[in-house]
Amino acid sequence: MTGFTSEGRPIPPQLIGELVDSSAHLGDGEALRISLAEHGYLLLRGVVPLGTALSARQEVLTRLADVGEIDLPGETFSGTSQRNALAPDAGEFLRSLCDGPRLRAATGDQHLGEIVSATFGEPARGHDYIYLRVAIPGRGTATHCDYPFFTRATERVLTCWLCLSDLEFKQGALYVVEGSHRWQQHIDAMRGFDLERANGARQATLSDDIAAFAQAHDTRLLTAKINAGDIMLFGMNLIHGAFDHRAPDMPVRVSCDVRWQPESEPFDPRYMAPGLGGTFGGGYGELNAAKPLTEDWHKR
Ligand SMILES: O=C(O)CCC(=O)C(=O)O
Repeated sequence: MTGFTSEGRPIPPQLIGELVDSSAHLGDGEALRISLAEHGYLLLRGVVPLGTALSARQEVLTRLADVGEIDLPGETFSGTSQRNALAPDAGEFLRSLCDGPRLRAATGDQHLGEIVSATFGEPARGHDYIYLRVAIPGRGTATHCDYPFFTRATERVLTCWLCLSDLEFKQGALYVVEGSHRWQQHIDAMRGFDLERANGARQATLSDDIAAFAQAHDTRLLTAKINAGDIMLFGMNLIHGAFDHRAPDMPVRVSCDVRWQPESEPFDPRYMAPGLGGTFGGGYGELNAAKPLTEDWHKR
C-alpha cells in the first residue's frame, strides 16, 4: 500500500495502515457495536448486491456521459463538460441524479438498512438528502469529521459510505485517521460545532496536510482496497478523508454517502424531504457534485 497522495502531496508509506474488516460480525448487532466502538468504523464487505451497486453506478455515469463528462464504456473523465449548457440548473441536475431509481435502490437497500438498524440496536432510517461523489483524477476529499454537518438534531448519527466502484488504490480511497474517534481534545472541540451556524467563523476541514497531521498526532491513515457494494459505517467524530485519484487512464471513483440515525431520534429537516435544503440551505446545488467535473471541489 504505497503511492498515496493527498492534495498532490505524497503520503510516507509508514503512515499507511490497513482498515480492519468487520464483515465477520454481520448479523450480530452487539458484535457490530463493540467493533464500531473499538475501531471508530465498520468496514463491511458486499453489503449491497454487486448488481445493484453496478447498476447504480451505470445510471450515474450514463447521465454524466450525456453531458459530455464521462467516456463510456471506459468510465474515464472526458476532460470536458457541457453540463452548464445542457443542464443550466445545477442543483436540479444533481437532485435528479440523486433521485435516480437505481441509485436509490442501492442507498436504500433493505439488507443495508437492516445492518445499520442492527448496529444502532433499533430501527434506523437514512436521511433523504444524499451525497453522491464522482472523483476524477487529481481529486480527493480534505480531512474532516462529519460532526459539524449532521449533529444539530441528535448526535446519534452514522455515516454510511457506499462504494459503487471496484477501486484500485490509484483511483483514490477513503482513509480514516486511526483512533481519532477517541481523541478527547478533538471530541471536546467538536461538541456544539455547527458549521452552518458558525457562519464562516470556523471550517470543518481539519488540515490541508494530512501527512503532517498524522505525524503530529503520532497516528496512521487506514485504508483498504474497497469494492462496489462494500460500506464503511462510522460515527460523527471519526476523522477521515479520501486520497487523490491519481490514474488519468482509469475509471472515475463513484461513491455515495448517506447519514443514518435511529427513527426514534429527532431528524434535522435540512436533510429530509420536503425541505432538502442541505447544510447551508442551497439544496443539492451547494454540493461539489453539482459542479461540472471540470471544476475544482471546494472545501468547507
Ligand atoms: O468519498 C469521499 O471522497 C469522502 C467521503 C466522506 O467524506 C464522507 O462520507 O463523509
